[in-house]
Formats: sequence, C-alpha cells, structure tokens
Amino acid sequence: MTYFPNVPQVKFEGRQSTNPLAFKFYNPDEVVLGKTMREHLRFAVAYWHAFTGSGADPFGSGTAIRGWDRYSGMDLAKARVEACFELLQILDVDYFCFHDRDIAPEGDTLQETNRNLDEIVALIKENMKSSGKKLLWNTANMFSHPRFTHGAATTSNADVFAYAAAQVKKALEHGKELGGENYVFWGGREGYETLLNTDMKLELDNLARFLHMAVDYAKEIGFDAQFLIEPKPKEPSKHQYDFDAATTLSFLRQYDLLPHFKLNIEANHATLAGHTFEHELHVSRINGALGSIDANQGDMLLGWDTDEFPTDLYSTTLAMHEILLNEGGIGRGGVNFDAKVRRGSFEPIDLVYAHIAGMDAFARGLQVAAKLIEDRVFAKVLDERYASFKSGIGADIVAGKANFRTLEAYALQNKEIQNASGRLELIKSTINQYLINV
Ligand code: XUL
Ligand code: CO
Repeated sequence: MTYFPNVPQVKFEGRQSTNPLAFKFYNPDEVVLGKTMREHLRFAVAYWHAFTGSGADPFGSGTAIRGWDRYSGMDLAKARVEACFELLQILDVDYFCFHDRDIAPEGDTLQETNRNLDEIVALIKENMKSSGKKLLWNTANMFSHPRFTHGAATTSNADVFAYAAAQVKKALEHGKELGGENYVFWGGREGYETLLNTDMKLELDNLARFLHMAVDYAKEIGFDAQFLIEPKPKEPSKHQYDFDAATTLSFLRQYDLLPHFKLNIEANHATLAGHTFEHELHVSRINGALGSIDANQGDMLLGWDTDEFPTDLYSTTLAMHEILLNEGGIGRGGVNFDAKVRRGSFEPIDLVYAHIAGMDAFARGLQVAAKLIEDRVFAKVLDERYASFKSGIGADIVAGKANFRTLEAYALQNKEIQNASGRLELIKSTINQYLINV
C-alpha cells in the first residue's frame, strides 16, 4: 500500500534543478565545516502535523485528503504508522517525533489507552528496525482531553496531576523502548487564564515537583534521553508558565532542575513571545541550554501559532548561525518540522513539497551561516564593537579589577567620550550579499 502515490524518492539535484520533487540545497552528504549536512541538521517529521492533523480550524472541518482516512480506531493508528515510515523513506529523513495521543486512540480507561499505545509502539519498533529510522523525541499530550482543562502538572485537581504522572511515566517507558534520543515537555495547558482563581506559587511548585519525579523515574528505568522543555508564551493558556527561554531557564534554576534540562526552541513560539527565533536560540546557547529546535515560522500579520513550514532564508540562516556557534552544534537534538501544510494544500504530495521546502531552507541557511563564520563576519563586528573592553579601563572591568572609586577617578580625568557607529545597515547588506552569493 502506498499513501504517497507516484512520489519517487526525493534526491539532491542542485540549485539549477526545476524538479519540484528534488532537493535544491539539501545534499545529505555535503560536508560543511567538517560535518555532513545530515549530521548537522538531523531532520525530523512531526507525527501530529503530518499524520494526525486534518487541516481543521475553528471555522471548519478538515480538508486533508489522506489514504488513511478510510480507517478508524486502531486500524487508522496502524495505517498512520505505515504512512509515517513511507514519508520518512521518500524524504530520506532519519527521525520522527510524536505525542502519545498522536499514535494511538484513547480507550475508555487508562488501562485500555495504555494497551492501545503498547500495541502501536511495538509496531513502530518493528518499522524502526527494518528501516533504520530513529526517534528524535516523544512527548505526552496533556492538553487535548477535557480532563486537562485546568492544566496537567499545574492543575488545581490532584487527581489530574496523578493521571498526568501516569501518562508521562508510560511515555518515558516508551521513549526508552524506542531508543528516543530526547524527551520533550511542552506545557500544553501549564499556565493560567486569570489570577483571580489561581495559586501561581502552588502551581509552579507542583510543576517543579512533577519534573523532578520525571527525572527520577527516567534515571530509575535507565532512560538516558536528553530532557527538553519547549517554551511558548501563550496558546492554549492566556499566559503559559514556560513563557520564553529566559523565563524557563530562571524557573529551572530556581528549582534545581537546570542540570537535567535543555531547551527545545520553536521559531513561531519565539515570535509569539515578541522575540526573534535567533534571540531564543542565542539566550539558550549562552546559558549552555540549546538542545533542539522545532522548525517552523509564524506570520507577521497574524498573532497566533500558524506553524508554517520554514521558508524564510534570513531566519534559517541566523538560526543555523546560532546552532553552528553552539558547542557540539545541535548535539543530540535535531531540526523537527513542527509545521503544517496550509488548509488549502490538502493533497498528500503537499506534505512532500512542504518538507522539501523546509529542508532546503535549513540546508541553505547552514551553507550561508557556515560561510559567515568562516569569514568571521560577525566575529569581526563584535571584535571592533567591544574593543574598549580589551585594554585599559575596559580590561580592568572585565577582569574584576575595577570598582566605583577607580571608575570615578577614570571618568573624572577622561575629557571626551567617543562612541563608534554600530553600522547596522552595512551589516545587513553584508548578510544579503552572502545570501545571494554563497
Ligand atoms: C505546540 C507545540 C507542540 C510541541 C510538542 O505549539 O509546539 O506541538 O512541540 O508538544
Ligand atoms: Co513545538
């Protein structure tokens, strides 16, 4: 059975190619700064958008036409597994990511739900074995079911907290079973609508308790995946607790969780928080917490999480620049396409075009970012801009040798302060030159 009829294996053909089913920039074997593109990028397909999503929006039902639509229940779940491994093969993508509820339907009881999950996880494991595909990360969906209306780890109802714990326990076991390289916590409804009925301190303390229990349990069962938290400022809650990278890092530090977690940074979450993607990556990187990325893009004209496939080369270049500067690059993380085709792009082949577009945008970003680093474009800008901290009074400040008395004495005898231009327009036109010429 094929779910992508007449779609051949997608191959690299180069930038002159006019074949819509070929990569123009993503050449998995091309070596960039000592590593292949495949090693740098570690692409992953997101199960929820590619196989579970239907194109439904608040104003209308799904539009997607999928070969697996004719099934229901566990048959549907099994068909989606088949479709997933077929798409991974077509795209030559090594990894996939899923929520527990993406892969198997809920039963009437938690026992039945877990049985459904176990069965599909076993099927996924077989497919992984025969195809060599790998699990970048799994996670627990603790936001769709009505029981999570007040949150999961931050709920006002202790029974829900217990249920959520049982769900994550199972997800960790499945992560281990499938050799998952990371495990993600995205705080679906971990936030609040109004302070009028919210005990924020208790909710945050409980979230920390929950995460400590997860760390302990993973250790107990020998699941050594990298744990990731994915910040997002709003949606579905009005105010999500893991608002952005800085807020999340401060929470982790406060509750002694920092050694156990890194961050999974999503582009559209960054822009919803009023930051650029590269800002969030940068904050994570300088705190030693850049773990993985959810690749997508938002829409400047819309204020919600549109999860579009990433095609903005400026953004992918600056994102890859951060990743290349990160120690070990993306490390055990990867570039997961947490992105959905537009509602009007309803044919199965659109899933293929969309991933090609995203993979090429990141491959091109990687090439340009590597050249910017090789030519020390930003390094030179920073060297010049902060030169005053390399010698004299600046070097004293950096070395911790200055205090208010010595600085006052310096300022009093310093006749005229001279600032240098920041040269922003020149820097931007240089980036454009690289984008066009590299
Ligand atoms: C939601 C989102 C999630 C996480 C995993 O905005 O990004 O899909 O990536 O739960
Ligand atoms: Co995401």
